[in-house]
Amino acid sequence: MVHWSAEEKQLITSIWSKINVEECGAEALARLLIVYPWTQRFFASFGNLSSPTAILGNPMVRAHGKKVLTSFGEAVKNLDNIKKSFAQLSKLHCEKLHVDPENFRLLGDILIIVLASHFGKDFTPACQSAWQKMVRVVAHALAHEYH
Ligand code: HEG
Repeated sequence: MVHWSAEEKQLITSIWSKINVEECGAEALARLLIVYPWTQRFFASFGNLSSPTAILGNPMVRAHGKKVLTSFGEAVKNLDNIKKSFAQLSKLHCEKLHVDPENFRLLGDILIIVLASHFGKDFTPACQSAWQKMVRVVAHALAHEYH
């Protein structure tokens, strides 16, 4: 099991409590699709993804980004049980969606950049450190049921 220090827990929950899940989720997914365009193939049903402007303004991208970050919030609420809380979602991404787990790592790094740009100086190195661990643990949990 992953060990979280009291300081790490505090840094993760305090940033989380200030996040606008809709905005940050939408921005993170849009950036993933723009920066790593091959990830667009999972979202062929989402309509117009033909340019950064189209992606940023696409309501399906927004809605799905919010859904993904809301789900990420379950991990924040269950820091000591992340693997278990994502077991079903891991199976879904493997068996039904066929998402390469490398993409979980890419999205995690993008989320860090979104947080840094939103929180500026408040996203201190200690904060980044706790969040890098957070996104790594989430990516690991989502990859856990792959076979
Ligand atoms: Mg995934 C669906 C969570 C990364 C591609 N993703 C979903 C759903 C959730 C979720 C909660 C809805 C499940 C349902 O309908 O029951 N995703 C989730 C998390 C993370 C993540 C928490 C990482 C933090 N997803 C992710 C990545 C990709 C991806 C990196 C691809 C690059 N997800 C994906 C697709 C769907 C979901 C294609 C189905 C979308 C749809 O057709 O509605």
